[in-house]
Amino acid sequence: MNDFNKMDESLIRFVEQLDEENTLILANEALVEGMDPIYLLDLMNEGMKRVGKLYDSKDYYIADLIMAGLIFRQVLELEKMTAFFHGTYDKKTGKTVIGTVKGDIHDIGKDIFRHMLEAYGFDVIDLGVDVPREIFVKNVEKHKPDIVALSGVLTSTVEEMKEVVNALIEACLRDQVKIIIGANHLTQATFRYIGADSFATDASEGAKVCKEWMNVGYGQGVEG
Ligand code: B12
Repeated sequence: MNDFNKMDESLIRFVEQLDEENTLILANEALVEGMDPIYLLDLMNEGMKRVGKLYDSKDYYIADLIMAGLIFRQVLELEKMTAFFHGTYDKKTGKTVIGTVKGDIHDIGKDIFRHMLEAYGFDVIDLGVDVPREIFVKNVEKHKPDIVALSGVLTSTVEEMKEVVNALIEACLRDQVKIIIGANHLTQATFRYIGADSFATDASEGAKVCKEWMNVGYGQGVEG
């Protein structure tokens, strides 16, 4: 996504500059004027990528990453955004256990994915961040989900995601769940290496895959 109009570019710049006030004003205006919330999230994501680049080039520090995260969280809490996440599905679609794998505390993408699943009517058991593989296994045993979703924003989490899949194989649970992994850095090659059933670099694409899995009758279904 590179072809932004003036307003889009302004929003991205406000995020990049960590301008909390103007980001919130413009994001709210855009939503009120009818911007697709998913598109707004894409713009926010682009701003966050630029913040990441400034951190890489040592123009920004860890405190700036924290600030960027706080700004993004506030955008997620805007009225129109929360309304968008409140789905209208009254029938349960399926059950998902989700978490950010051990070694990683990034959770904004995971939370967006969770909200999207909830909007599709999924029951979501969110294990939080820095989740050890044994906790994934325990919760799959306990909740019998249809899907396990792993987030790992740091490139170093590839190994840990693979270990979670291995732990599910060892516990004889692998065949009972679909596994989706998500992060910007994932590729076909890392996806195959990890041994998941699908991957997505975008939360909304990932949520669509999960919904499709349930539509075609994968998983164990959820009562009620
Ligand atoms: C904000 C931020 C932080 C915040 C996070 C706040 C929070 N609550 O999450 C804080 C300050 C905690 C942080 C810490 C660190 N960070 Co940081 N952080 C960022 C930043 C700027 C934005 C991340 C973000 O929230 N983006 C917006 C969300 C929406 O994007 P996302 O999480 O990636 O999610 C998208 C996809 O990945 C996907 N997705 C994510 N999860 C899932 C799950 C599923 C199932 C699916 C389907 C999809 C999916 O969907 C989303 C898009 O729709 C990025 C820069 C960047 N390029 O992303 C760096 C970045 C990720 N951080 C980085 C680093 C290095 C760190 C630290 C190691 C810094 C340090 N020296 O301590 C620590 C790591 C601590 C740890 N152990 O985890 C590097 C990682 C580099 C690498 N090669 O791995 C980045 C890329 C910055 C950079 N360019 O250097 N960070």
